[in-house]
Amino acid sequence: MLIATTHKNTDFDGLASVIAATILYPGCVGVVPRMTNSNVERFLSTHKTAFNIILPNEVPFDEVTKLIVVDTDQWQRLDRMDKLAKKDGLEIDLWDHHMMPGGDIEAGWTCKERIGSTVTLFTREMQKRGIQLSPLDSTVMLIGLYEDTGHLSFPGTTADDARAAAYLLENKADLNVAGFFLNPPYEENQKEILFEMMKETERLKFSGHSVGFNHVNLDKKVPNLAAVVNMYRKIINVDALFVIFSSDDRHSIIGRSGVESIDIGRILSILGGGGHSGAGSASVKNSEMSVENIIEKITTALAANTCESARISDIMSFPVISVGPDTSMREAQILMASHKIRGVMVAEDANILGIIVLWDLKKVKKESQWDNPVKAFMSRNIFSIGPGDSPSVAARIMIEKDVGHLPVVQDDKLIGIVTRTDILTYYYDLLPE
Ligand SMILES: [Mn+2]
Repeated sequence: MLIATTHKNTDFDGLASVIAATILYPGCVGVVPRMTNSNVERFLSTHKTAFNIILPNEVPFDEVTKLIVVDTDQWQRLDRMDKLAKKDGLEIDLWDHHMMPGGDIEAGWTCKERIGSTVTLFTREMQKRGIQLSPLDSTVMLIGLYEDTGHLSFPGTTADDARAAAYLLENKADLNVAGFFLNPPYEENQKEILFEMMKETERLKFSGHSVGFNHVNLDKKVPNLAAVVNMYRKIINVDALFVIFSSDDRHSIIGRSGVESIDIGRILSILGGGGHSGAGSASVKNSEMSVENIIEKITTALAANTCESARISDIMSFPVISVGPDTSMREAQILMASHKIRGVMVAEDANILGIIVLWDLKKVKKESQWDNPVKAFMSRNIFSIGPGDSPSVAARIMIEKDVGHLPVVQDDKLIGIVTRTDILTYYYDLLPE
């Protein structure tokens, strides 16, 4: 007998991958853990009989010769599969997109890739083999793919994920049904949690990225807290958010990130949890760790994590050419042309007074104005940045303040300048002009 199963607290990617396995492997029966996410539970309550799936207690373990594990690579995350872990001669296939250390399922065959969802791996294989899917199968797979990639918007999303979505839509995945299960209306107790979080969020900065921390005491079970956390991160507009939910015996930590340099899965792996770069969770016993301990562990990991990403000092231009306020516009223009630079700082005794950029040269309308001093044309709105900040912080200041050049200042000293072009070059690997 052939069975396919996935992790406890099954999400749609896990469920849909189990269903995909029952299609891809002839004769395969899907085994869905008893504990599933609330939206998966809602889906199964009406759709269960449409699929070839059973519960773990219904598995005749003696007859199982092959196990297909999807969306996890850890025995402890499976439901009641301990008997199989020790079974001699059991064949195992593994499909997963979590690239965390700690996987202990030794498979004879593995398909493991850094990709948006496990569903994508199955869809790609089905497309390769020309397998047509029913509208219902396509729909549940699309829900899994959309849930794990935030409708193809999370930073970890790949071109293969988009191609998989296209294939599922070609196979008549129903977006109305998908929308119904992906965006369930918020329940009263979810709203209460949201308001609770709004009262108090601690905000910290890591390499210029804003990270929010919340702690909420739960006195009852609230479904789909991950969706609440996701919504809350957008409301308070932080780059990443960690919320610790404490119940009688456990702390559950849910993290969300909107920037690539803060990898939630990697950070929460230090608490025994996991996930992707954009989303993850962990759970620890109250007796093992206090809320303060947890926050300290996360902040330490954040400080180490964000060090690896690029800093302004890596992409800034230096040395900076500066001129006095009484320098003529003509001299400034010649200086920019000869040094092939887009701006010069206007400074007096190490005080930055303003900046003249190529754009400002266009303000010169009459020939005689070229003799006027730069101080008459310079922009005095100067927003500086530190060398240790990240390029995304510079980008944000440029957008918010509508400026194209930021002086890089360290210990009150001008050490460089970063331009829009530097930022674009960094983000898109464009060649400098
Ligand atoms: Mn997944």
